[in-house]
This record gives sequence, C-alpha cells and structure tokens, in this order.
Amino acid sequence: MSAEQLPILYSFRRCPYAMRARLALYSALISHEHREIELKNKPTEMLQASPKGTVPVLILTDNTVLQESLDIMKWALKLNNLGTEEHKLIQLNDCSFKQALDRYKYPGRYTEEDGADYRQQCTVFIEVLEARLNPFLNGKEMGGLDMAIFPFIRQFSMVDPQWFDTLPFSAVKTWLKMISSSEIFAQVMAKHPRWDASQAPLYISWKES
Ligand SMILES: N[C@@H](CCC(=O)N[C@@H](CS)C(=O)NCC(=O)O)C(=O)O
Repeated sequence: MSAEQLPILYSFRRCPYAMRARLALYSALISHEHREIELKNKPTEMLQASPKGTVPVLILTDNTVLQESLDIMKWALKLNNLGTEEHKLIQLNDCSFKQALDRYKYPGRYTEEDGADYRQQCTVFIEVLEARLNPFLNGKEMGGLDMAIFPFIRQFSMVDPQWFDTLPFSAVKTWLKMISSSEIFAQVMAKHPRWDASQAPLYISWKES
C-alpha cells in the first residue's frame, strides 16, 4: 500500500478517546497518516470530514469516516462480538465514570461544586475494575477492553496522585503501571508537531515490541 492510500487519523495527544484509538491502531499494527490537531483550532479538513468536531477521527482508504473512538477500535481490532459484560464495562466507563471524572477534575466548571463527591463516584468504578483485573481486564494479555478503559483511569489517577496512592486498589495500580510503562504506550504517546497541510505528511508505521 502506498503512503497516500493509508487511513488518516486526526488525533490529540492527551485525549483519552484518541489514546484508546491509537492503542488499538498500534495493537493491530495499522500504519496510517497521523494528523495532530489542537482542540481550539481544528483544521477545516477534519471538520469537513466530521462536522461534530471531536477527536479521534479515522478516515479509511475508501473514505469511510469513523468518528467514534469505539468504532475505530472495533474496526482496528475486528471486535465484532464484544461480550455483554465487556460492553457494559465500557458503557460504565464512558458514561457515569467519565461524567464523574470530568466533574472531579474540573470542579467549578459545572454547576455543582463538590469535587470530592464525584471522586467517590469514580472510586465505585475503580472497585469494579479491581475485582476483575487478573492482571488485565480479560486475563493474561492486554486486550481491547484494557485499551478502551485505561486512558480514563490513568487520567483519574493523575488528578491527585498522592491521594490515589492511598487507595487500597493494588491490582488497578499494578495495571496502570504495567500499561503506562509499556512500549506500546510509549509509542502511542510520542509527541508530534501540529498538523500543517503545507508540510510533508507524517506517516506512522509502528515498531512491533
Ligand atoms: N464519543 C467520542 C468522544 C470524543 C471526545 O469527546 N473527544 C474530545 C477530546 S478528549 C473532543 O474532541 N472534544 C471536542 C472539543 O473539545 O472541542 C469518541 O468516543 O470518540
């Protein structure tokens, strides 16, 4: 496949949704053109392809536009049959956990002021993960479920790392350490300059670890 025929990923390094998409692309060793964007200054080309204006967006070689991180993961990992329980965990993560995380992380941005209540709500989901991890969410190997959920738990652990350290969730802490220190994570977190259409494209070919 020539470079011009590769899928195009619009991404933002710190976005947890974009992280999960990049983890899946890496895991499936899918080469692509990487376009790093700024959320405050989204490129017209991205908005034309996906007017809803969120990252990640993956444009396939047949011009199909995948504009939901889970769709990108499902496409990359060929996850046609996510189990009901896995589906439920991802839903919990993306809905109630993420909502509480945002309110804990940015108290004052929403009408309610008390970040501590939201931190407690987040902890309920961490307990569910703690009970399931062994050492990954689906057993011995890191899989799609880990990739989908990890970036959000990492974000949670980083809001107040000292407090997080006091929590009794050893499996979650080990899981966070394992993925954070992995080669795959180092590669998906590589820093790239903001995409500029007038510059040469940035093609990513993952190095297998
Ligand atoms: N449901 C979307 C959510 C993606 C999302 O909300 N991404 C954030 C960045 S982390 C975004 O692009 N927000 C738009 C903005 O801030 O303008 C997905 O799973 O891809």
